[in-house]
Amino acid sequence: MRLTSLLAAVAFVAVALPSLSAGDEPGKGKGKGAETFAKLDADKDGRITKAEWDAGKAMRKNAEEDRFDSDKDGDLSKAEKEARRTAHQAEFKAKHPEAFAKADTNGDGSLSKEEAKAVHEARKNDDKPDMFTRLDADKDGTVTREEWQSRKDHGKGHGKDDQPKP
Ligand SMILES: [Ca+2]
Ligand SMILES: [Ca+2]
Ligand SMILES: [Ca+2]
Repeated sequence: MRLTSLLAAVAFVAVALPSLSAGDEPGKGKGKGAETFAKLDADKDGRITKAEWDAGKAMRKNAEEDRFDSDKDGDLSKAEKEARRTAHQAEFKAKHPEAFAKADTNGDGSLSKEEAKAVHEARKNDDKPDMFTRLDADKDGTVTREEWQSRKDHGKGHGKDDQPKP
């Protein structure tokens, strides 16, 4: 029975895709999400497993460490970590000015280690399911292209907030 519904789904996609792309303006946001999906889907089976997701997260983390590893010695020095912290703060401030203002308890315009830590703790205690869990709408442990796309469509402007933080 599973196969039947799978076939039906495949047929649906085959029918739906051409009409979708025909009516879609090229290069209008959609492409980037599809690109990310393709990147994460390492074995190209059209679904992202948790392992693929975690691998992608690790890659992202490495890429980011590379970005701040200014002397390219493969390690982040104290100063480089500090630069990363400052950059993250600036990003946070630009994207979520209200949340930043709330986190900046003494109002000096920057987050001290303690203030940043409080934000981090609050997030942890927030207990909201991680991005992967939210993307996996039917909770079968993999994120299909459809699940990916529908989340992207519904969560416009919020997705960035869900990116894993080191
Ligand atoms: Ca896969
Ligand atoms: Ca402060
Ligand atoms: Ca799923």
